Amino acid sequence: MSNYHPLTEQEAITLAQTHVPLLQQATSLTCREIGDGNLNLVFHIQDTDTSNSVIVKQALPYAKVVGESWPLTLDRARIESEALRIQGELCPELVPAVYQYLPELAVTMMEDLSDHVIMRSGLIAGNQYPYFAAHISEFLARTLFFTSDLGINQQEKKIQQGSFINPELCKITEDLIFDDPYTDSPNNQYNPAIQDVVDELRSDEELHLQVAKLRHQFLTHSQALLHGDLHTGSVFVTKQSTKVIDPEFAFYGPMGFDIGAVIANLLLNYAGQLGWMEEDQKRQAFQQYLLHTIQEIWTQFESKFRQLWKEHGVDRISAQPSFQDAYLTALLQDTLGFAGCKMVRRIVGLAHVADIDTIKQPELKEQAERLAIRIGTTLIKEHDRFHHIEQLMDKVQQLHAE
Ligand code: SR1
Ligand code: MG
Repeated sequence: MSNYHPLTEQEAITLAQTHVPLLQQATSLTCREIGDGNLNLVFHIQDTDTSNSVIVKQALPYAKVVGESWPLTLDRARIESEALRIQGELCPELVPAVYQYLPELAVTMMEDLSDHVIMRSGLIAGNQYPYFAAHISEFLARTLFFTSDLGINQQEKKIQQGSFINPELCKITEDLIFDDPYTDSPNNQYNPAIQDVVDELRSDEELHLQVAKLRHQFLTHSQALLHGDLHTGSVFVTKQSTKVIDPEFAFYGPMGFDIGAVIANLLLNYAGQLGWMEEDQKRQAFQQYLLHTIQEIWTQFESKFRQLWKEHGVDRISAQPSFQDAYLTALLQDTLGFAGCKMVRRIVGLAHVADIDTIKQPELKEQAERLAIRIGTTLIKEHDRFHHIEQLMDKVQQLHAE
């Protein structure tokens, strides 16, 4: 019989003390439940004598954001811990260290990153992260390349794929990102002031065609092991450091879905700054910083990915230069299409983002929502027309000026 039950704070302390050598001698441990995400319990445990600390994360058997009426597999804790292990081997500096995974309780114990902040909060506060583009492009290039058929033995990849069949979490994405926003779903939540935009999302057939194509890509294109939910709430940062957390949505899918998630969330912050930075000049400079970061992420990703392909490509035929060019152009287009879908869902779907949702002045919030939808729908409809990242910068500025 399963021993699974949601942990109390005291139980989380006992588990940490039992399994994490750093805390074994501790005599005075404190615990706080700090989970602010949509799905899990997160306990922060600290030794008050030494300040040593650890995170104990436990998956709940339902989606916390909705309640017990939405059951959810505990297997996602296994998927998360295995994905963290693989990402940790490929990019040790860019993910938290995992100390222990306890399958029966769906618990993962890992490095405490309390000296970092969640990137979404940092950006809302107007902070800049000069190494983020370098770090996240490294994370994306290495995790995507070395888990794809380009960088791993193709039989090995098929076996690894078997460990990352993640049907329930993929279903959340399929519904929340690629379906609900375009229909009258009971999951949707949105500002009534943008009802005209919502109606347009539901009736625009050209948009639906492109969303259907991207959804089909998501369902069928098992290109690489994805993080699967790489928004700015899944990234911890300081000025010098970047740590990617929370890969419970990991599965083998299209690479552009991860890269697009990062870009979408920077663009959501771009739109949200309409409600955060009052001074025009300051806001415009910050928005330029965000666009420059996006440009750097793609440019550095592309160059790192090409270099990995040159040095570690596993087969002869894919070394063909024109195949590589075509691959990267298609990847840029997928990336921008998925970015568009990820922007739209955060305005009209079930789960929103604080960058826009917590804007206090209603008229500024509405402006930000409208801009995000304008950028998102344009990226979805026109994703096949982009050949260079610079075209995205121009497009966003043009849409902002409208
Ligand atoms: C029911 S879960 C809602 C959202 O939270 C996660 O972070 C994913 O983005 C998911 O779509
Ligand atoms: Mg998450």
